[in-house]
Amino acid sequence: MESVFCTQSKLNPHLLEAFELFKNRINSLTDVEPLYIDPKLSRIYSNINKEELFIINEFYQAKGFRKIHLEVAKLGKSLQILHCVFFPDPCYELPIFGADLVVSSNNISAAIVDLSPVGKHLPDALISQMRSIKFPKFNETRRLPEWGFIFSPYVCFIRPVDFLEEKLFLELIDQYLSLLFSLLVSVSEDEIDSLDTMERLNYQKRYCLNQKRNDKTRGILSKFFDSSWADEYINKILFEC
Ligand code: BLA
Repeated sequence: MESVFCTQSKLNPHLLEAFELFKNRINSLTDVEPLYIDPKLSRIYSNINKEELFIINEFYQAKGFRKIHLEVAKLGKSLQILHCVFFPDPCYELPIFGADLVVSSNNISAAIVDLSPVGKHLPDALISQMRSIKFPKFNETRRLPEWGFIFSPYVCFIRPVDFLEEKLFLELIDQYLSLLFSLLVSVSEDEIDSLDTMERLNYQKRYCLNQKRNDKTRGILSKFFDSSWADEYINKILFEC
């Protein structure tokens, strides 16, 4: 993937750093392996109206995670996106990790990270650890959209105002992953047909259904492709469950 980046025009340095952070974290997992994805959808390149456009998708599976999706996109001259979701194996009581960085005209306009519940609340053990995180005091907190009830009370959604806040946000992403991974080693595995497992899977479906209501994602993809392609991409790649 790195060679792909070299041949493309510059990506935002914090977006690249976050990408490396995710790759390193994914590679540290037990039994990690890539999941097959149709090459037509894993590497998407185009040059519409001289606007450079690419989307790179990678999928992995590992102990505790049924699907990990890492995506980097450059849509035209001014928009870059880093998207990463760790969908847990529902046999484990683990939250969904999600992060999205949207770079517009080389500034991060939206930075969001969360460990989202797959039940009524996050597990108690996680809540006590979340409380011990030192949350930086970011200057511009952003309002969640209406479908944002899927996120936990610890969701961080901001517009970083400077380089330092961008850096602090990356550190927060890393802390959330660190908590997730330490939870993984302490939780036991339930049976695939247990009620708890099924309930957690239903919450993952609810998470995906509501993420699909993000009109900003659909709007941007429809602008560069067409709306039926955008819908298919959102349903099959971003939030298939
Ligand atoms: C917002 N998502 C956005 C925005 C764009 C995208 C352009 C608006 C940015 C802004 O308002 O400054 C676009 N995001 C994309 C695209 C992809 C993408 C095209 O991932 C992929 C190809 N979104 C997620 C995940 C979360 C998420 C995992 O994919 C959360 C964990 C959240 N994105 C999210 C939220 C908003 C957003 C909450 C704000 C939506 C709003 O304000 O209405």
